[in-house]
Amino acid sequence: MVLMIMSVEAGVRHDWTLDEIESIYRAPLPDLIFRAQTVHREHHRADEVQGCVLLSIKTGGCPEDCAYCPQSARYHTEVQRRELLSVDETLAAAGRARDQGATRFCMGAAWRDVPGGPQFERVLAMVRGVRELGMEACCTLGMLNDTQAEALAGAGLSAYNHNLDTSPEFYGEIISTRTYDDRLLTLARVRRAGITVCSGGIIGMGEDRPVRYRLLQQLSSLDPHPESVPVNLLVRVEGTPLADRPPEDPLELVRMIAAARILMPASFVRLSAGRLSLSQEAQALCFLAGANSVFLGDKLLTTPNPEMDTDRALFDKLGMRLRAHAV
Ligand code: SAM
Ligand code: DTB
Ligand code: SF4
Repeated sequence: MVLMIMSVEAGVRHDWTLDEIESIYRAPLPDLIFRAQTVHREHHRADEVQGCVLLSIKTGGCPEDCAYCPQSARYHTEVQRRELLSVDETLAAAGRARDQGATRFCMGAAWRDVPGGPQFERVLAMVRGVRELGMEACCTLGMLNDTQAEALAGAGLSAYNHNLDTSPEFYGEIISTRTYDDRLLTLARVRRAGITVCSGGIIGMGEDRPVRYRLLQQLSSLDPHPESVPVNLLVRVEGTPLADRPPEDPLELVRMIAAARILMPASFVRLSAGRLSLSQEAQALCFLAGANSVFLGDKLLTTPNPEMDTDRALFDKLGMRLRAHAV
């Protein structure tokens, strides 16, 4: 038994130094991709992609001030506020997602933290319903306390998404209404409750490479590693403080994904927001760099995502396919 655990854990480290991360991230691209592919193939099938579908179950009017987010009540964006969806509406969307080949259904709410009472009960019913459909259920609802994390675990929640987003030092430039430690505390509660952790970040917010090294260090120091690591390319939304950021070089996303793959070999690395601004070739490079999960369907939470048919054509062309089974 001990031997088995050691072999599964072989090569998995939680003590990557900034110097090591920098030399991985900055390596010549052919070397970086080769190393990422090598690690990838030791832990995953290279031709398989996990398909996840997102649904915004409560939209807009969020009291937080995340500078990238169209759902913050502080910014004037085109997002229409919508209160918590019904269980039926949510499960109908989950059923459609399953029919399209998704194995994970992710429910997002524009909350700072989870309200108690009937709204939370409704979310628990959604989680139970998604699990009954045979899919993995993921939620992203803001900060959680221990009781809420345990209740979500009891309802069968597979994963909780809560992104670190950026480095601790850069965090204050992007969000002032909560701290990095708040974020880490929720992640610890999720882990303690026995729910798998989904946590990643965003590039293209004006951070320099050392900020990304620090984010990668924070994520890879979590023990165990997050089972899912979403890497988002900023979607620049009119009305948010980051709307006028210059577009990020897609090769930086490729490097970020490759570094995440090398540092966290067993995790799903998700090529998340921002795919609409990438060419097919750039997306292919992201898969070569070790991305093995995407969001499917024409909408993320509030912003557009590639159409299902476009993605199917892309996977066909690359000789890749959607993973057939939930974990
Ligand atoms: N309110 C919850 C929270 O912040 O944890 C859950 C929903 S929030 C929209 C989930 C994640 O979406 C954020 O942590 C951020 O990483 C990502 N996100 C939001 N707006 C984005 C944007 N414009 N571009 C890229 N990623 C974005
Ligand atoms: C994650 O890292 N990215 C997703 C999911 N986790 C919740 C959200 C992306 C949101 C992009 C902006 C929007 O559609 O509102
Ligand atoms: Fe609210 Fe989440 Fe958007 Fe921040 S990212 S404003 S917490 S919905």
